[in-house]
Amino acid sequence: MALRPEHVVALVGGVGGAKLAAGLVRILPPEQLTIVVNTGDDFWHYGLRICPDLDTVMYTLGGLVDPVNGWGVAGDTTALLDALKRYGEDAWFRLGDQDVATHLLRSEALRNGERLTEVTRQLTNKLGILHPLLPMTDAPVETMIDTVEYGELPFQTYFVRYRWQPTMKALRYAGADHAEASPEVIAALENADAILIAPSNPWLSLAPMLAVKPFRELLLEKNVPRVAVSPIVAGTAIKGPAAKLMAELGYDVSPRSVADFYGDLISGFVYDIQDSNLKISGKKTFMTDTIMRDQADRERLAGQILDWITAEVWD
Ligand code: FO1
Repeated sequence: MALRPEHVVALVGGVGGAKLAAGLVRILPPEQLTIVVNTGDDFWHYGLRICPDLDTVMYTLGGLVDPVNGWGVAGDTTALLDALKRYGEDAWFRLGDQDVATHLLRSEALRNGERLTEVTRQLTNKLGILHPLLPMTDAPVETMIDTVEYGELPFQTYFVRYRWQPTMKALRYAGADHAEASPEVIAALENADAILIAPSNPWLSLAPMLAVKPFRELLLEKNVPRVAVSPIVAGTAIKGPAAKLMAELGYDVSPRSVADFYGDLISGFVYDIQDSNLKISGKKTFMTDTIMRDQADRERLAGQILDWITAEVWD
C-alpha cells in the first residue's frame, strides 16, 4: 500500500487534458496538485500571443469554457471577427470577443517582459482558479507539422485552418532545444510524489513538453508513480487527430502504441475497459471506463486513478 499522493503533477494538453484536470481539482486541494500545460500550440496571431491549451484548461477550471467545443468562452460573440471579415480577412481562427480579452492582457504582459508563467498566474487568480497552472516553459516552442499536401505547416494552420486533414509526414517542436522548463515546473516535478500524463495527444500535446529539458530526465529519474492515460479507446481517439496521425506515422492505433511511446517515462498505464483484450507489458496497468462524458465522469476517473496509485505497491 503506497501513501496517497500529496504532490501530484498532471501533464496536460488540450481538451482531454483539461477534462482530467477538471476532475483532479475537485479531489486534490491546490497545495497537492500542479497542472503543467503544453504550449506547443501557441502562436502569434494579429499581434496577439494565443495559448490555446493554457486557455482551454484555464477556461475549463474557471467554469467559462464553451462546453460543446471544449475551447473558447461559452456564449462568446464574434463582433471582432465580423469586423475583420468586413476588411476582407479570412477569419479561419475563430477568436471570440471575450477570448480576445485574455490575449490582449497576456500579449501586453509579455511585451512588458513578464514571463508566461507570471501572466498565467495573474489571469488564473482573477478567474478564481487556486490550483497552480503552469506553462511547460516560458520560452517559445512551436509544433510544426510536415504534410504531404502543403509541406510544413504551423500547428494551428494544420489543426484549424486545414482541420487536421492534411497527411502528416513528420512533426518537430521548433525552439524546444533552446527552451528550458520554468523554475516553477522544475520545482513541482522535483517535489512530485506522483506524475500523471492526461489522455492528451502524445505526439501533439506531450511530445513538445518532453522535448524541453529537463522533463525527460526528471521523469526518468523520479522513483514515483508516473502514470499515463490512453487517449485511444477501441482503435480511435475521443477527440482530435490522434488516431489519424498515428496511422499516418505508421503506428497501430491502439493503447499499446501509446504505452510504447512513453516507454520508460511511465511506470503505470491506464486504458479503457473496451481494450481489455490488450496485454500491456512492462508497466502496472489499470483498466476502467476512461471516457469523460461529464463532470461526474471526470471526478470518477481522477479518483479511480489516485486510488489505484495509492493501492498499488510501486517499486
Ligand atoms: N479550434 C478549432 O477547431 N477552430 C477554431 O476556430 C479554434 C479557435 C480557437 C481560439 C482560441 C483558442 O484558445 C482555441 C481555439 N481552437 C480552435 C482550439 C485549438 O486550436 C485547439 O484546442 C488546440 O490548439 C489543440 O488542443
